[in-house]
Amino acid sequence: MNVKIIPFQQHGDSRGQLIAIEEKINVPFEFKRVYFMYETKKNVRRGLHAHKKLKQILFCVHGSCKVHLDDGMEQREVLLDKPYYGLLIEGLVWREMYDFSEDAVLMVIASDFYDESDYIRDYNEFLKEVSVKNAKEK
Ligand code: T46
Repeated sequence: MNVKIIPFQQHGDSRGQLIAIEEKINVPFEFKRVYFMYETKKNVRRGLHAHKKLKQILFCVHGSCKVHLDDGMEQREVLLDKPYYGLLIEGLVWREMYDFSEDAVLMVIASDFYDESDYIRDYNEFLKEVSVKNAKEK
């Protein structure tokens, strides 16, 4: 699956911690957008889509949440509960974020601007895209 947990370097000292996020240095792509979500209600599932081209890194910079990942062949659950862990998602991967703690702030670094035409919001359409991609790669 085209996903990876990246441990970002913590620049800690007696005052506390600091994380730096740098294009093409510790983020393996050029980025154009940062967004974050907070005050997510209990039992809410967000996401429920895949992206055609977008690359992203998800950080739960406060609190915790889980991410369900599915590339059409394999499924995985990831717990984000440390601000220094970035979840890199590239390629055709269905994602759902859930189990947000009350204080969760999920921040995302994205390779491109917001573009609704890059979203696949229907799971069956996603599976079709996966099989087209697999057929092309054979
Ligand atoms: C993703 C997961 C991890 C904008 O206007 N600009 C933006 O950059 C974004 C991300 C959203 N929006 C608007 C579109 C919707 O009206 O904000 C509203 C909520 O967006 P959405 O329902 O797509 O949010 P999530 O949490 O389901 O998904 C988001 C990202 O959209 C998506 O790319 O991978 O977080």
